[in-house]
Amino acid sequence: MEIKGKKILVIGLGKSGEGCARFLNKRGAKVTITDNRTTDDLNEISETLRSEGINVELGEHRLESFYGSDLMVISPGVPHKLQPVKLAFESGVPLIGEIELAFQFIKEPIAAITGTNGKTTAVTILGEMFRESGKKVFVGGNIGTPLINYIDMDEKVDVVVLELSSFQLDTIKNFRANASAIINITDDHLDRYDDFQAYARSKGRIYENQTSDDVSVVNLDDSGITKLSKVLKSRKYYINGDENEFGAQINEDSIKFNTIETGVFEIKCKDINIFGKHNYENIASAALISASMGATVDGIKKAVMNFKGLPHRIEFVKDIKGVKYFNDSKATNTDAVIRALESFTTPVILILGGRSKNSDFRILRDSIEKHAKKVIVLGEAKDEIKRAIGDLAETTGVETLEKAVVMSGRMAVPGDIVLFSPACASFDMFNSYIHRGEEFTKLVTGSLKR
Ligand code: UMA
Repeated sequence: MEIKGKKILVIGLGKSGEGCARFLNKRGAKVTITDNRTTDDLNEISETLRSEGINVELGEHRLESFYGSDLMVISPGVPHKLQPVKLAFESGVPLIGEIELAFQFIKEPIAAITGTNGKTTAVTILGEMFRESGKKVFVGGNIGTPLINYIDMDEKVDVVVLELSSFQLDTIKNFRANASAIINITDDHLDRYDDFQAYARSKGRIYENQTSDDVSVVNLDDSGITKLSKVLKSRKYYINGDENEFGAQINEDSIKFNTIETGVFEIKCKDINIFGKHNYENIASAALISASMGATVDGIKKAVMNFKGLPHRIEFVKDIKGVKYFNDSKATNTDAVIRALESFTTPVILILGGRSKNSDFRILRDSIEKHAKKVIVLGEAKDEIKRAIGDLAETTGVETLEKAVVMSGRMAVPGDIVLFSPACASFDMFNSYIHRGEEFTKLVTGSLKR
């Protein structure tokens, strides 16, 4: 890819944009980075980038910068249907995302995972499976460190492990992983996609450029993935396919594997420290990918046994007088809440709400009826949620997370579970799901005054 002397516009000054701008600048491109936030927010970083010779445009997107460039590199958080991007693209300016740009410069084998829920968990375990097998890994992408940052790192690895979002997959061209998996596809981000089909197609792009040399893991329990996998040219490892097929079978007490590279092996459920069917699917996907790329059975098993789960994902916080509190702030869509509710066999007091992502909260009805004894709603979406599910369980609206925690404590009796699993984005009241989860944990553990 020719970069030197090219006028390249980087759109969005977050982590990906910053990484791309630096990477391109270092290789002799004339780089402009544009962000619609103001100087106040981005003062420090914009000054640093300017001092390195990068042109920084803040506060608005100037159309002439888009038309005048040889290439646009867009950050995942910027919708690629944004008017100036669309207009410049239609006039012939090529558009790629950070993942595609980075891919052009990566020689190491790539393992990639996407999905609606659980992909960070799956990718974390995948990285550990390689490490426990003695391989050096870079774990990046949507999980936090942009892939572009890897290229100029001094230490090279044996395998690049990537978590990819639909936003990142929207702007790939030739990106190809040696092994990939979609762990599940359910409603999400419908504030950015026309409909569920468009969102699912975007996830499906992870398989798009794979060849017969590559492996695609296909979860046959998910009809959306099964549909997408029909046209694949790659070798397929199935989750819950026929017993004589290569892949993984998830049973009551174990996951049984059979791969060309490892032969048959088994992981016992008693050795797994994260619960719920979705987590078994995460483990199965990670094990099949890593097995196909040289991880050992011992390494795979060790990684699973040592993995204790990630923060903000059905995370146990505290037992207060027999009531167990769980922080599931990462549950920003309805499917994640259903998965969380289904992980419990005891009655649940469910705290829901935040900013809706155009979700249909009626999807929660069956699970709430089965698992929730009481519901507390908060945030911008509280009335909408109450209308959707309020007839199924006693549903109380509150103004703050603090009030929700206090109220859950009053409602609960020993043996109950209090589950904070919002089904919404956090941005109406918090900076991020992490901020929201940390506040919940502080409230429960008493480090915030009630
Ligand atoms: N912006 C504009 N114009 C617009 C919209 C946004 O200029 O019209 C600017 C914003 O002002 C902001 C920048 O674009 O300054 C944000 O870009 P970004 O959101 O892409 O931020 P990054 O820091 O580059 O983070 C991205 C991913 N963010 C999103 O996809 C929203 C991070 O995933 C990822 O970790 C990071 O790249 C490194 O790869 C986060 C995420 O929320 C965790 N992902 C979503 C999810 O998991 O559901 C998809």
